[in-house]
This record gives sequence, C-alpha cells and structure tokens, in this order.
Amino acid sequence: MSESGQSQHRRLVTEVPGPLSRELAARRALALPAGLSSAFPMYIADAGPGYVVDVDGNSFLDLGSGIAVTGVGNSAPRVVARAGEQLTRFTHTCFMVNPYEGYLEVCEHLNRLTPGDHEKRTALFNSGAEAVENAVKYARSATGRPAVIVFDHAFHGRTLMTMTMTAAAAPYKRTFGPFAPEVYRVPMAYPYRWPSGPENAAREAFEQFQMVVERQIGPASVAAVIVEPIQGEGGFIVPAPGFLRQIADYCAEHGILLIADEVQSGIGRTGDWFASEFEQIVPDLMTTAKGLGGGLPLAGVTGRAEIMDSVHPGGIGGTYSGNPVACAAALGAIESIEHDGLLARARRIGEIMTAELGEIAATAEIIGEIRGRGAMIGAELVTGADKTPSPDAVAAVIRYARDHGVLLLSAGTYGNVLRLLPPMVVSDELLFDAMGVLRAAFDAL
Ligand code: PLZ
Repeated sequence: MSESGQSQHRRLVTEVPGPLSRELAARRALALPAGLSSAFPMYIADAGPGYVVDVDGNSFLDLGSGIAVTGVGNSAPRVVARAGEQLTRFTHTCFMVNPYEGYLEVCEHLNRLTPGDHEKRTALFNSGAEAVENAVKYARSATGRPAVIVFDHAFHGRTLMTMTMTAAAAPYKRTFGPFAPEVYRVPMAYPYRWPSGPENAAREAFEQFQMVVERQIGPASVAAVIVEPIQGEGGFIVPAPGFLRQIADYCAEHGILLIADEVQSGIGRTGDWFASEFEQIVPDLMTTAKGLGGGLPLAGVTGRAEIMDSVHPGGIGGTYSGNPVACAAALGAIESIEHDGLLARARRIGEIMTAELGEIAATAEIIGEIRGRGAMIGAELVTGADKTPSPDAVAAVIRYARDHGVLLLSAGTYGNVLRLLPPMVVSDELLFDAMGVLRAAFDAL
C-alpha cells in the first residue's frame, strides 16, 4: 500500500497516459501479442483500498477492483499479513502430493458460507474458468448425463468448454471454433429488453427454457443448468424476479443439477455472501473465484457432498490448484469480510451508487436502466424509444472519468453498460468524489 496519503485521492500530475506508461507501451508492442489488450494504458506501480497509482505518479480512484477481485481492497492488511507469513514458510508442495491445513480451512469456510445447510464439499482451483470446467465435470460424472444448459449473455470463461458456454461471439469466440459439444443456450429473463415487457420476462423465458429442454434435448439427458445469479460480463443483468426459482424447481424435479456461477457476484460483492441468497435458490454446485483470493488466483467448486464425492479418486486436480499462498490470502479476505462488516458496507455502497446514478439519470436521458445489487451496480446507456444501445457513450464516459482520475469498466453484450465494482472498503469520501466525476462525465456527453 502506498505510504503517501496524497496518493489515496485522485491526483493527476502528468497527461494520461504519462511518459513512463508510454515507454512501457512501446516495449509492450514489441514483446506481447496484439490480441491481449488492456482497458487502460496506464501501468500501475502501487495501489491501496480504492485507488491505484501509475508509474508516472498519477492516482486514480478504482471503481473496477481488477474486475471484481479486490473486494477487500488492494493489498488488504489481513491478506498481506497471512499471505506474507505463508510465503516465508513454504510456497508450494502441490496439494495432490503433500496437503496442508490452509487449503482445508478455505474449503471449510466455503462449505459454511454458501447457501443451504446440507452437507458440502469444496475443491480448489486457480481461475474462474477452471472452476466452471470442473463444476461441469462433477455434474456430468454424478448424473451420467451429457448436456449443459447455459443462458444468453452468459460469461463463463475463455477455455474451450467455458468459451463455448460463454454467449458473446465478439471478442470471446470469433475465429476460435469449433466449440465443445452438448452445450445448449436458452434465453435469459432480461427484464429491460424482454420483447413483451418486463412483467412477462420470467414466465415467458421459463416457457422457452422448458421448450428447449423438453423438445430439443430431453430432461433425462441434461446434467446441469449453469447460471450467473447476476450476469456480470453480459451487462449486470438481474434475472426477472422468480425466474431462477422456477428454474431451480424444474431442475430438482428432473434430476438436473443447478450450478450457480458466482465467480463475479460472490464473496460479498452483492451485500450477501452470494447473489443466490437473494434469489432464494440453493444451488447444487457453486463456482467461486475473483474475490475469494483477495487478489491472488484462487477458485472453488462447492457442492452437495454426494455429488462431489461421486468422482473417482484422482479424477480431479491440478499442479497449482489451491496454492498455499493463495489459500492464506483467501483466509485473510474472508476474515476481512466477516470482521470488518463488509457485507453491510457493500449494501451501503450500493445505496449510494444507485442514488447518485438516479440523480444523474434525472437529467441524463441516455441512462436507460440502473440495476444490480450492493457493490455491483450497472447503468445501461441507450438512445431513443427503441433502446438502441450506446456503446460510444459508455466509451466516452469511461474516457472522461479516466482523464479525471476515476477508473470505470464497461460490460454488456452490446458494450453499452457502465459497471461500478468498487472495493467494499472504499471510503464514503472517495466514493462520492468518484460519483461527482461520473456526473461531470455525463454532463460532458
Ligand atoms: N464466470 C461469472 O465473470 C470472469 C472476465 C475477463 P477467470 N469475468 C472476467 C475477461 O475478459 O476474460 C468470469 C466470470 C464468471 C467465470 C469467469 C472466468 O473467470 O478467472 O477469468 O477464468
């Protein structure tokens, strides 16, 4: 964490990107492939709770948290203390070779914190995509069925299976096929864009789901339905009330496993430990990553004991899965959320951001909808009565904010959703300051 109190506020001392970032960009062009891109051109030298500092000494308020990872803040004290202590003891044994207690403790926490009081087991992995891949392996193995059902606007990762499960062709799938078999897509009950109106979204989307399952696949061939309880990359889409409950009931009735992908929405971000809680669903399997490791790579699959125990010994694993330093960091992150009241804080952040965005929307007609929960709030930008997506306006707002010291990300199948994902430890002062910049960005449109 930066020692200078100054750097915790927004402060631009050069043009953005500054000369040192531009030098690194020139080196990058010669060393890294073009297809690997970054949202911002500033290279980061330092960071703390709610801000990042670039190599040129510019400080930015961070409303992105490295895509919903540093929920407890960058270099959070409990994460640094635990991971630092672990680094000095040992860095790697491979859990498949020699186990250690930290891994066990993370799994015990996830078993305790995830929805449902049934007996659970957890296995750890490195990334969200790897967790999703393994959740599918567990579901297929336990049910003996092949098909996996996913939704419009879904994002589940970039590996072959998870890229197939991801909805958007651009940028994720274009030129990378052929894709994995036995993945079927159904509509998401996306209230704002449901053709016959939001009030019909849950019922009609469920009818279409049923049609696909019963007419195209057959329920007895379906291993799992996988859903993000709030869709992240797809545009912070909150499913129409009751939709997920209907899907969950249908799954239970037909022996289909319900997998909640809480990689983005989990670990306190929405003001509950998991977004599934608000939807009142108890998934059979759940994937976690991002916020779990407090900034270090760690992911989990948590599920019903009988499903997780059904796989043969040695069927699941990986060299680095559940790395001891990442596990120590996760224990620090979980402790921060529990002991520092961060769930309540996430809810409060959501109230502030929603209210501020609502005031901006009173004059900015381009804001079509504000949605989300807790520290996961999006604004969909549109023009006209037909809700034409405005990705250019999102890009302009992000650009303005960046040039005034605030980092914001975009999302959405149409690239027209502004997403706010501040760390849950951001102070009121920094948050209100960032929202003021956002307001000015809309005024400047
Ligand atoms: N499931 C719900 O949001 C990752 C993607 C960034 P990994 N989201 C950020 C990008 O453009 O690649 C994500 C997610 C949900 C799975 C994943 C995949 O997690 O840790 O990036 O593999």
